[in-house]
Amino acid sequence: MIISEEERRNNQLNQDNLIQALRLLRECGYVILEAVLPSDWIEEMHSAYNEEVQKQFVEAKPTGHGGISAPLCMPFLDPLVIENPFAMQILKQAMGDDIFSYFPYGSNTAWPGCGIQHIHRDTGHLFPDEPHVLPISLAVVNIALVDFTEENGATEVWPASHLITDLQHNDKKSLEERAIQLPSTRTIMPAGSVVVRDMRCWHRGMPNQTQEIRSMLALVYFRRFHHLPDNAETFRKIIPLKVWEQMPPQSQKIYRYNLPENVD
Ligand SMILES: O=C(O)CCC(=O)C(=O)O
Repeated sequence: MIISEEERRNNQLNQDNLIQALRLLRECGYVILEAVLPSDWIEEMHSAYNEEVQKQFVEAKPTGHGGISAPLCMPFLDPLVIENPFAMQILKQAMGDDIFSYFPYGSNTAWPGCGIQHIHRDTGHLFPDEPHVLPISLAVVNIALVDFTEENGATEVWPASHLITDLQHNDKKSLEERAIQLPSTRTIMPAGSVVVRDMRCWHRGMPNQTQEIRSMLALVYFRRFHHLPDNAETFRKIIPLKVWEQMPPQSQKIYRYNLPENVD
């Protein structure tokens, strides 16, 4: 979607565009808001990201798709990233005001010479045994740090694939076989674009045939279910490590949000 100068200035979609963005997210499984972030801001973020990526990959020479966790400092904690106003507007309408996320957030880098990824979805359906499509409950927000082109590996996506319920989440072979019969498209977009994607939507990273890395930030947001997890007291109760260690694996799994700690 192309937004107006006024929307860019106000950091808000107008009502018509908000309705269109929500429709695209619901019906296609993703929406791209083109070049919504200021280009000087993106340049600064891009160079901070490149510096960090070099630091984190100082030894390994990556050749595939793989990103870094964003450090908990500026500019990575800029509200334009962690609560991007356009993404928030869409996500809050789609998933309610109480969406939540967690740190650190991630990123996706396609390294020069990387190949093609398996077609995959980042999450399955909430009730995979049911044939119904529930509303979105998990979304990823991508912020493109460079222009995304066919040459540098713009992600391939399968519009409306988040509505397919008859394949298991991790059944790679069936997904590939089915996807071949379905139309796909690429996230060709200028730097500073913001993508909001339903994480059930099928996609894959594509080859980067240029000499420059192709990166985007990736922030995951969850719909709040029931009263959790904003009731921190419920979740963050400390359980003595000794007690934790005596619990069978299934009990540990059920109580995984407790914090096992040495409390002697
Ligand atoms: O980098 C991309 O274009 C997509 C990466 C991706 O989907 C993943 O790693 O799960």
